[in-house]
Amino acid sequence: MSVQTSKFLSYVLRHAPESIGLTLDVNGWADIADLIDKANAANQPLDIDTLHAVVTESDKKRFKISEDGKRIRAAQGHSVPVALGHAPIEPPPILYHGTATRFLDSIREKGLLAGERQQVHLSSDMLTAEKVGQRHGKPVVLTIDAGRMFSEGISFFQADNGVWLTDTVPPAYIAIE
Ligand code: HQG
Repeated sequence: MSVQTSKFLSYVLRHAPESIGLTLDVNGWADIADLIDKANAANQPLDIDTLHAVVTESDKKRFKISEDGKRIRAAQGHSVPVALGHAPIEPPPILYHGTATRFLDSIREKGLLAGERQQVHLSSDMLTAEKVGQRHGKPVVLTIDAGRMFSEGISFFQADNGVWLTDTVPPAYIAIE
């Protein structure tokens, strides 16, 4: 599996479809034939077998192919506005968020904010959260009282790859170690 191709797909399907002249529909889907044409025109070699290999072998199941096999989208992580179309559902009582220690003061003050992305990303297991946090520096895992958030009316969504999404997590629901 090509990590470089996976990163390219994440970039165009989450952040910058226009960088290769691609258009996503409102639900974040790109036409696969169009994506392959435009990638090659932009000097990013891509063929259907490589694309399927990247989707199948992605450790985090980052991409989803539509049932008719003609379209692809990123499961989560978008900075471009997309309506993923998931109905809100009840989360597990506890969710985790991995971050870097240098962000803690700001998180204590403001809570978890989506930042560049469309929503805050949360994990159902601590190990995954720790790996997410490591991407940013010295990791720390925050415990999120998702059950109380839900009971107090805050909506949660689950992406195609199992990652939990919510708009923001106010400080009152965050426990730091
Ligand atoms: C932090 C990956 C200061 C937040 C992962 C995080 C995930 C604050 C960083 C997905 C803050 C944003 C998303 C505040 C939040 N003050 N810092 N108030 N609120 N932050 O990359 O959650 O591998 O946008 O803690 O697995 O790290 O790409 O979000 O550290 O599912 O497929 O601001 O991306 O998936 O960083 O990662 P990110 P994330 P992939």
